[in-house]
Amino acid sequence: TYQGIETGVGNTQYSGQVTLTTTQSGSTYTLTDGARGGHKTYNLNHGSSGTGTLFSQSSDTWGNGTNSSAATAGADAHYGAAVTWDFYKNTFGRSGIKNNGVGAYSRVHYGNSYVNAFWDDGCFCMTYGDGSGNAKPLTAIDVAGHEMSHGVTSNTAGLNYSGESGGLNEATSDIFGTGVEFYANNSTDPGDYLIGEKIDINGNGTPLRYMDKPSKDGASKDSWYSGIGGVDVHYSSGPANHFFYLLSEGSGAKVINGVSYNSPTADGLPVTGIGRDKALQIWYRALTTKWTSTTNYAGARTGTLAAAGELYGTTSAEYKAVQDAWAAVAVGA
Ligand code: ASN
Ligand code: ZN
Ligand code: CA
Repeated sequence: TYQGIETGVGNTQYSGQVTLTTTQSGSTYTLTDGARGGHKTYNLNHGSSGTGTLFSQSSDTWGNGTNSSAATAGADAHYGAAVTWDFYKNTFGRSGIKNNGVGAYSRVHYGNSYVNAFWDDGCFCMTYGDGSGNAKPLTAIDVAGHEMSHGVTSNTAGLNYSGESGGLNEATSDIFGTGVEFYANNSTDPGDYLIGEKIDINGNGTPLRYMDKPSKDGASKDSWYSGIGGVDVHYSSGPANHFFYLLSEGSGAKVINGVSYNSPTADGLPVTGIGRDKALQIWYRALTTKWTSTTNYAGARTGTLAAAGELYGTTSAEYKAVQDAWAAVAVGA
């Protein structure tokens, strides 16, 4: 029987109509991405263990844009995995989560009304719940990029998931999840510095997190303080997310893809942004060559400065911007 890599169509819930890389075997198509390490997408059909069933059908058009088709969440997840793979490959030259060319797998429709998504190093797999009332699957592109980036962190610096290193771990996922979303350049879900703006987890249209001013979520911290290691890692991520926004875009008011931002600085001094692409390179180099499992905010600062020095020189505007952006979130020398 014929077997080969195909280009299918995904009618997603959050990213409109997209192309999906699938595999044809005889008269059956499956969500198996032979161009990206063989990444497969499975339907748990509300189970909570094992893999369920690989998405398989006789047509290469997947989902209908709504929950009424089980394959819609599959299409979003398969697309998110592909864009995340391409982001890491084309931005950093990283080939998969372990940089060994091997894909992971995704599972959708986990449990019932499960309002979360998670990466698991044990199965080397990604799992998505269907959200409240099984209506809002957690399959948006920034969530996919966030979760799979936990796998990258585990396989590089290994930042411990508690204390200040835990906040840096979470921020790394928000930073690269945002990188994935901008990289996708999808007109239905354009890039922004918000996390989870599509999944409506709060039920009132607000995102989970804001990188320009993390405290807008009511819990995240804008700046470092002694004791920040004692708060939940999704809130102690705030200063690092804020640093990344400031380093990329600078302080003050700005509109990007129709979203308004206004990023304050703890020291009252302005920060001049260097652009998201350079900020991503600095963060990735620090994560993969400077940091360890116990890196804290002070170590994040020295690691990003070392990375910026290697990439752009210690007398560069980029190096100074890293200094200024850390000072703006109260991480000092
Ligand atoms: N969605 C959560 C996160 O990535 C899962 C977890 O608690 N680790 O932060
Ligand atoms: Zn996370
Ligand atoms: Ca976003």
